[in-house]
Amino acid sequence: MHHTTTHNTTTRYDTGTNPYPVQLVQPDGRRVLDREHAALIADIGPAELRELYEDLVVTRRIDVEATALQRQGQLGLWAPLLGQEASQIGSARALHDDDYVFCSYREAGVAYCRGVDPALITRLWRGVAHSCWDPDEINMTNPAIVVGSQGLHATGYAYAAHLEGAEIAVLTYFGDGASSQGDIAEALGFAASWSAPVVFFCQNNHWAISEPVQLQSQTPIVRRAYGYGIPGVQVDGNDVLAVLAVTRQAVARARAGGGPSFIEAITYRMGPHTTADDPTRYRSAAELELWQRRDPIDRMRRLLEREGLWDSDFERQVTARADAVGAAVRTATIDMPDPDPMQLFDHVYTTAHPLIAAERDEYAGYLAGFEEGVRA
Ligand SMILES: Cc1ncc(C[n+]2csc(CCOP(=O)(O)OP(=O)(O)O)c2C)c(N)n1
Ligand SMILES: [Mg+2]
Repeated sequence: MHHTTTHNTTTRYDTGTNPYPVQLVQPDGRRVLDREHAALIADIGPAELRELYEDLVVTRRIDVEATALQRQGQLGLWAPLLGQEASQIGSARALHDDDYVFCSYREAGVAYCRGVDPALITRLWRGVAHSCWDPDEINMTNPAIVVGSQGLHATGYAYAAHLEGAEIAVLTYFGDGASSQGDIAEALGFAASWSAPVVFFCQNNHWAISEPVQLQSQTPIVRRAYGYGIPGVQVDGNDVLAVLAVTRQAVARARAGGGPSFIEAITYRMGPHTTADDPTRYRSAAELELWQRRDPIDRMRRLLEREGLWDSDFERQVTARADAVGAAVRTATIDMPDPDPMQLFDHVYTTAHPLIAAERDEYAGYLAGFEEGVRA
């Protein structure tokens, strides 16, 4: 089989020339002088800064609302993104409509930016459907629970797009823990060899459930990319402007045929791994406090204040938007109809299967007996 591929003749890899993560805004809201990266967001003026702030706040509201719904028994499970808003918004807002996202289970903020109907965000987590949304409507896959699997799916999709000459980028989200998975290693190797236009976006939130990143990797995670010949960059993942800048660069490279890139966004999971986890069993209150001082929303608010873009009208407008989206998530979740239990058997195989048919009959009989029991 003949393959067409674009191989760059320029340097294919970066051995980490930048010793510090890219940062454009400090935690106190002051800008950082970094001309190279600031140039990548030169078009982000007052209106755009305010929009990014609103995205951060609305995303947090969606997340906090979903966590509350789980605590109230309305969802089976939720994987909070609290603290990771800037990583998600900055990267998602760097994408074009025709780019495609392959996510893990924590990317509700990305789904919001892709334009998902808020009424769909919790569908899978309530256990009433196998998926939340139609992937092709927002060019984003559904939550992937098998850690790292989405890296391979992204690479395959990107490779096919490359062969077809589609000038798009495919961005895959995964965690620090997933970076140790074979699936991610295979995806990196394949993407590098075949110039697949993938952006590997690692949200290093410092924990893989109870395993700290120091145990996960003996080197900064971004260095794994260099071994494959993939250019990589570390970015302050709580700085929405820095994340936007580096992701735009990687997306542009992918769309122009320059192959894969790797971004390590250094951030922090401020909540539990999922609502089934208790992080106080494995990490200190002091660590959490340190990261609360680096809250991505506070940082953006301080920037707006410093630059004269903060006023009570704007604050009210953002709160109203967050209230509306939060209410939409809540009402939709509570109103979701329970599915017909027999539907469980409909989509196991595309064609009829005798074992499934037998199981369906048995289950129908059980339900019928159960109904009789209820009536008696
Ligand atoms: C293949 C596989 N192994 C193990 C698990 C159990 N598991 C779920 S999430 C998780 C940790 C993932 O950590 P990380 O990649 O850092 O992502 P984060 O949850 O921090 O966003 C593990 C081990 C799984 N779902 N899939
Ligand atoms: Mg993690």
